[in-house]
Amino acid sequence: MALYQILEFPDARLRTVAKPVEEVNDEIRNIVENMLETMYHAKGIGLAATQVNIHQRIIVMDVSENNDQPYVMINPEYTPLDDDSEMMQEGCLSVPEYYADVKRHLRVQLTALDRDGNPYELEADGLLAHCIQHECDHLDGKLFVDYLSTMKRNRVRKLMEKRQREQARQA
Ligand code: GNR
Ligand code: NI
Repeated sequence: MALYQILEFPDARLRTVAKPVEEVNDEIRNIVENMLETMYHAKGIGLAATQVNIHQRIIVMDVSENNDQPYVMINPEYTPLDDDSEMMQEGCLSVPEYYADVKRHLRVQLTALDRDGNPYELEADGLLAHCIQHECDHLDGKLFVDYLSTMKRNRVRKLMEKRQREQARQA
């Protein structure tokens, strides 16, 4: 097992559109294991492969209290289950220590492959539904700060660039 480095906004590689996984083999399962380890280590509730510079459609997630209910979503697709939406404060491991309200579909139906390559369906609401939409956005090169005004997003960019300069100086 290994930890991956997480790309941070405004890194252009976060804008890559990920390709579908053609075969769920040991190489993919190895990526999944490393992504789970990276997600738990970073104390996130989800992680998309895009965030670790792997441009394949793979997501890991765990929204449980005790971090003991991992979800693996390969080639995920979701459809909204109705017209209701909900605001929630979101954060992102690629935009550290910044939080903002984002409006998402309240309920979604997900189809995906599990780590054995078997298809499954899942109906989600609340935090899980938000997280599914947030992670699927990553696979399309999209970030939650894209929903903010240009002015706010530019402010976040400056904040992150400052943070990255300070970290580089300390390294
Ligand atoms: O850890 C995370 N928390 C979170 C909170 C609300 C909505 C979405 C998320 S996902 C985020 C981890 C992450 O960056 N995943 O891409
Ligand atoms: Ni994120």
